[in-house]
Amino acid sequence: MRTSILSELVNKFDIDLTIKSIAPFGTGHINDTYLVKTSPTEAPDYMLQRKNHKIFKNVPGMMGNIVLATNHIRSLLTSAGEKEVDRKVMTYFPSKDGQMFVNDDEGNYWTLFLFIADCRVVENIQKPEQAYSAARAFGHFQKQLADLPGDKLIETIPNFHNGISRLNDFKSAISKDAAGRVSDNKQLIDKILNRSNEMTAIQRGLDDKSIPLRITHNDTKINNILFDQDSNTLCIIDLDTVMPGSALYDFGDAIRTLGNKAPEDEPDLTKVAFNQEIYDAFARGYLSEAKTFLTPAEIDHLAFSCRYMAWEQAMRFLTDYLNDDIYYKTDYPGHNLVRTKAQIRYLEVLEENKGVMEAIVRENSSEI
Ligand code: GN1
Ligand code: MG
Repeated sequence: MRTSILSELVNKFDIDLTIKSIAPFGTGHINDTYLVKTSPTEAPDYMLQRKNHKIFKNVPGMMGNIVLATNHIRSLLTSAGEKEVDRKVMTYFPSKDGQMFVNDDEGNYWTLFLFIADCRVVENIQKPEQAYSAARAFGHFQKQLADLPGDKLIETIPNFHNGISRLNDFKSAISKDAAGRVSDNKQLIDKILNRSNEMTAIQRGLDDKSIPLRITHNDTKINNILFDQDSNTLCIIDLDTVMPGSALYDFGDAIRTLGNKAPEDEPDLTKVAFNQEIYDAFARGYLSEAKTFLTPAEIDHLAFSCRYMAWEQAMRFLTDYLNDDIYYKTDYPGHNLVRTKAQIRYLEVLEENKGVMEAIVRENSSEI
């Protein structure tokens, strides 16, 4: 995208700044993000982000959620006497006409938020201490949002982690067979379908209210946490899917990336392996924050939630592959198929480690 167009968009926000440069930033699969550097050098920098409104169909509603959540966290931090609040919660800016976004000529939605300087994003955690702090940060985030009334938030993507509705989407992709890819992938399809009954348990629990609905992040990949240079966690980012959901999804999704020694799109399946040390540290950190509010039913499903999220993600990647790659950004033809195979392999690895994963949860929640 041309810098002059991007600059024009930035200038529609209600903020005084002098742009030095604008450049693409980050590795998200959905939105497009740019770093806006400003002068003088010591002035804050910003992030300009195009929200994918084909996926987020209600961007104003999504920004409403984000404002509610960030204002709430900001006021908790301020009343706790926290220093450097702007490094511990995201700051979004309104446009000159008072909206939390601006539109371009093509109807895209753009948002602007503060760039948190001197921080690091970790794509691949190796140190258990980092996993421990990441887990505490996600657990703390859920705790911070616990008293925000859920009925004020919209579902930014309806049924986002709803296993029953994801399964229906998968079945309809199979029956449409838009790209003629079903017959070559029968085995993978069966590996997902065979687990349907087991894997829809969390959704059934939410439906019959034996598992509580909370306000959750819903995209707890490890690269959605900012660390400072000393590996302390600073801030949870990517708030697009903050909405009512299950705490289990956040735990399971974090282990989906953290507990895997290989990336989510690793083509060499022999490299997909369970990182027990990291899982152990993560479960310990998460439960140290969350055991005060989780119910016994949630704790009972915690280890299972990791298998659920791997199954759901495998199904989402395969659904997209069968639909001719219309949802996720891909880097090469067949990328979604590679992602699917890696996720299914990871699911199998988690199944092999079920006993130890459950024991670790029990050990760390025993005082309940
Ligand atoms: C997407 O764009 P990104 O990387 O934050 C997706 C997540 C998936 C993830 C898989 C809104 O997240 O749900 O888990 O890709 N976000 C949305 O890497 O669908
Ligand atoms: Mg995201």
